[in-house]
Amino acid sequence: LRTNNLGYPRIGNLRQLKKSNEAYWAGKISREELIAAGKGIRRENWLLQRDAGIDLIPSGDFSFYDQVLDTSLMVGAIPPRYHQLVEGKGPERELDLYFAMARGYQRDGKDITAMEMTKWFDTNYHYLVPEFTKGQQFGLFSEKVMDEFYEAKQLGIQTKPVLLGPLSFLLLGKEKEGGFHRLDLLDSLLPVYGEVLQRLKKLGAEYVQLDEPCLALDLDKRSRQAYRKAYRALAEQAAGLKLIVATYFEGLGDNANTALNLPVQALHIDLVRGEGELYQLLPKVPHDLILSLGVVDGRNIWKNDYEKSLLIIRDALNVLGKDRVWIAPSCSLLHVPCDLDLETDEKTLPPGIKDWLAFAKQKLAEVSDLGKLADGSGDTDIDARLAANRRSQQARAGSRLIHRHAVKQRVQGITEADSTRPTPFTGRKPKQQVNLGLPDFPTTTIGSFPQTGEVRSWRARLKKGELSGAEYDTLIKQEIEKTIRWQEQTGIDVPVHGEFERNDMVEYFGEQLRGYAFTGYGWVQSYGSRCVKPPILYGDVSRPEDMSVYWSSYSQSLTPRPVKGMLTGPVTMLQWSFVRNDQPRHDTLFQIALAIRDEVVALERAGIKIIQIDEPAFREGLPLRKADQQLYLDRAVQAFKLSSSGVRDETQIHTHMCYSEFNDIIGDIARMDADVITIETSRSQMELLDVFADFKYPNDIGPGVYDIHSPRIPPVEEILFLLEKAKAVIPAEQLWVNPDCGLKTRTWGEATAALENMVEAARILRSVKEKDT
Ligand code: THG
Ligand code: ZN
Repeated sequence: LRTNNLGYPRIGNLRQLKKSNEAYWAGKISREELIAAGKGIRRENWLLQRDAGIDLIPSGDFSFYDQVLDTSLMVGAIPPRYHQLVEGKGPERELDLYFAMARGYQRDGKDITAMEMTKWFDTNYHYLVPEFTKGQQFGLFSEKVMDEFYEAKQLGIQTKPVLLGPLSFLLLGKEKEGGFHRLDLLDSLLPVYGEVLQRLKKLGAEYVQLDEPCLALDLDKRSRQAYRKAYRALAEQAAGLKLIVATYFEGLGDNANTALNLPVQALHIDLVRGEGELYQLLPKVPHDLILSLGVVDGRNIWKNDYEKSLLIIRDALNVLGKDRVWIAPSCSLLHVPCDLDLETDEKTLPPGIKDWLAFAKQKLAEVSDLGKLADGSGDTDIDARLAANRRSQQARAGSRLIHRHAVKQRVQGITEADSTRPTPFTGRKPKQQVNLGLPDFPTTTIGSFPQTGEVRSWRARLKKGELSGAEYDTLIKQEIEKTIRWQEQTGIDVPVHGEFERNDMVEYFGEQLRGYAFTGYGWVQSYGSRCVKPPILYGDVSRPEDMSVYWSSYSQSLTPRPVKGMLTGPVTMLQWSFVRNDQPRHDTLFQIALAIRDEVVALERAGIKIIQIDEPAFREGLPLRKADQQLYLDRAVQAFKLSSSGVRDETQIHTHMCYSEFNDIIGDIARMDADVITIETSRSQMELLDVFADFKYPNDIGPGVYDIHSPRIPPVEEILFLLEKAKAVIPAEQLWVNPDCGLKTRTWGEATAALENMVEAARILRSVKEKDT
């Protein structure tokens, strides 16, 4: 019986990697210093895992930006637009090429766009989408995996290299031209994987983990066949090496036979998402296959229930025996914060609640404890730890912090009328036009303006008591006024206040709602150097006071233009929090929806005419398997409508969604019945808009006209080109003009230059329209 870990957070417990990356990009530290910072984090993580008693410790799970991009570089899938940056293959060139692919490149007369970014399954992590062309050739380019295995070995630690498997790599990518399917590329890709495996074997690797999360998705026959074919080839090419296929984020379902019969030594399964599936799998496990049981939740922060896990592990042991059972977290620990021990502020995280939690480091200890308990090889105080675990579970189950009768009753009383606006969109639109008086192609932004270091420092100083509440208030008001004035001068038709008072769109509202707890260091990587600190939803949710009315009405008092009020929608509040697992998710969802509804009504009462209820995580929350999706969508739509339907016809409701593939859910998006939806489309060159056009989406749309995730400034002609493209498929009366997401990660220089170009493009479009008519 062995303990196995799939991956460890690489951002560093104090976000060391974030800080080093950003310092490197800003030219403040050298490449050598950045590389050394990465090395330091890897070393710390390996030692930590060894000391925690993990037998199979991952290497290669470290990444400066994203593990999918690492894989693209490994196999030489470098899109042609970057070839001018390749110039030789040394490690120095490689890092800058790598960051250019991740972030775009605008220097020495070159102007290269970044690769497209999208959500990693149903998580809040984003990966860079591999780009494929017909007949594309692959070749070993980056030796990062080998280097990191060797680096650990030098430290005296035998690791298990982790690669994104060839099928998931292809399936997660995108064809950049017609006339082929990305699986056609498998034959030319496999030899590169074969070469990597052989090289790892030569370096002394015993096990190699190939992540194949796509085995948890609905697969067609061709993909399943490709799995069998690919792993047969790899097993041959890597003879003598032991391969582990890791699946996660869902049960195997109808892919079980495919997965169980791949010619590999071990299969990892997610027994948190695939709860109960073990019993269907056990009778079918081939006699020489090891099962790695993902019993410790890698996606959530609740303490493992040892007794419950032990029942499962023992059932597996009875069938497979000790040599063929491993214990593991359900997936990589990338998706949880590093270390609960850092949380010592009892005001944000009361000890009563802290006792219910486990972060990455604690989860390693849980895996190790479960190993000892199942093995009966416990050290002297393993029994005490089992007893303590039982006490925590009981304390949570019986806690009075969690339940509020009035909240539960209000959810019980929700009616159909509560989640329907009184008049259909066609009746609301003219009333809103009168109320708002906006031009054609109205310009707006998604809500946030640059969160500069200065703005963040005010919050930090307020927290430390170095700024009084009144001083902080004044500073934020000045920043808002500056932002509103700038938008008026530039010609933004629907200004926003800029969200300077917010740390994060979920954390900020969570902090003002009951039922949420917070962490000081609970950072989780979202993309590249960017992290989020998901709040912990532990109890029934209610809204004791107004949350955003103060700042929104101050902002509206500065200008006659309609200032957009900004809220986070219920689905996103749920999706980007760590959610309680002691009641169905939809009960928690409706509790939040009612709290947001009250805030929407309060904003309207305070004179706000446009209210945006952001749902960037709407698509991300979609279950991975088709069969589970409609129920989720019905509830998500209902929750959004519940939060948005308390207002008059004249009040305009906006929503915003990021990185969404809308194809399969466009009908549900239409059912949300937001008056205006703004969406990400710029990295995909308006391709996404076709879905709205084909559907004849009835309400207004603001397709993002430039990519805010890159520091690159889009020229006017480029924006105009995208707008013309949009106008060709969507009626002009329905079109809004806006960036594709909030501007908080940009500098003021980048934000203003890009928005000026955007407003100019809208002006040109309007003048063209006048000439036409
Ligand atoms: N909030 C949350 N999740 C998100 C987003 C968000 N997921 C999707 C998308 N937005 C991801 N984008 C970002 C963009 C910026 C940041 C994080 C995620 C960001 N984070 C700060 C950082 O890393 O420096 C930390 C924020 C803070 O200081 O509190 O800027 O908006 N939940
Ligand atoms: Zn967005």
